Amino acid sequence: MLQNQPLASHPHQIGTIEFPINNTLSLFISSTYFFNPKLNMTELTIGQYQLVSNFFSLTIAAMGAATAFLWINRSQVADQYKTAVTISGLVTFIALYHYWRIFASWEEAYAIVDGALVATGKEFNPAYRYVDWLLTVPLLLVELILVMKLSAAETASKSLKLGVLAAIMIVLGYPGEVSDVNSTRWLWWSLSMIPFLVIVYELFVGLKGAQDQQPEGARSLVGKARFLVVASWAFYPIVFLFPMLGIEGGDAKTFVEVGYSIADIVAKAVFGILIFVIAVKKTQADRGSIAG
Ligand code: RET
Repeated sequence: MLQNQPLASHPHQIGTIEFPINNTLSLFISSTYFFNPKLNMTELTIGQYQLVSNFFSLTIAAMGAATAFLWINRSQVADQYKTAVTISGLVTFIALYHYWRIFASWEEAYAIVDGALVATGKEFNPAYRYVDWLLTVPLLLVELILVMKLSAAETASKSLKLGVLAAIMIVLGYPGEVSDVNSTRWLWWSLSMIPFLVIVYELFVGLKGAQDQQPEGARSLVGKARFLVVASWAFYPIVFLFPMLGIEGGDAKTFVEVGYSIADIVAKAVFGILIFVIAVKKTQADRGSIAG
């Protein structure tokens, strides 16, 4: 926050020689600011700033609601699908926490002073998003593999392979995300696309066979889940490209933050609910076949 706290609210500063130094410093800063009016300016408009704030807020609500729904309704599925539903809720819960941090970081990075938006100097932290993905993307893959109910050996080997590839994809994307230089962004984007394409291939082709073995009621839903994964995942590398395609400054920042928020709601909350519905259908199919 950009509030000027009275010195007395910082007890550790009382009685030190900081007061005259602070005075000199603030004189220096204000004169620099005066002669360099660009110092605290931001390319974001107030409207863009608030739009992004609203999207972060919406994402927090969506993740919180999905977590509650998934965990409360977990008892509706058979034992063998409970882990998948638990993990779905974990993914949205981890995202709930990270969006809370992302929102706080966004609010600390900017302030509205005399009706104008200024950067506070405390930069928006893009790492929360990547740490979130590092945890949630491998979990999402495990979730999808678990609900397929492959053999134990296949479940373990596919989870490990796709989980490791997902982690590599995210780590390779980060240096590009934090760079303003287009050639650097293209380089890391291209490297990150390699594990991305392998994952998409594996999900689409590798799990197609598994889909055919699903019971009637769940087969088309599992197909939908595969599609939803690929479509929502494809959104991320496209959002990353916005700042490289002639969209600049505040527009680019807004597109990226809003774009990733929408993608996260679809890939985590909507996908999690779909996994839950699949688990319910498979539970019904299993019970039906036992009864029959
Ligand atoms: C990056 C960097 C640019 C290239 C690629 C990327 C892919 C990101 C993906 C993220 C998926 C996140 C999900 C989160 C939900 O929990 C890192 C943007 C390919 C695919 C599904």
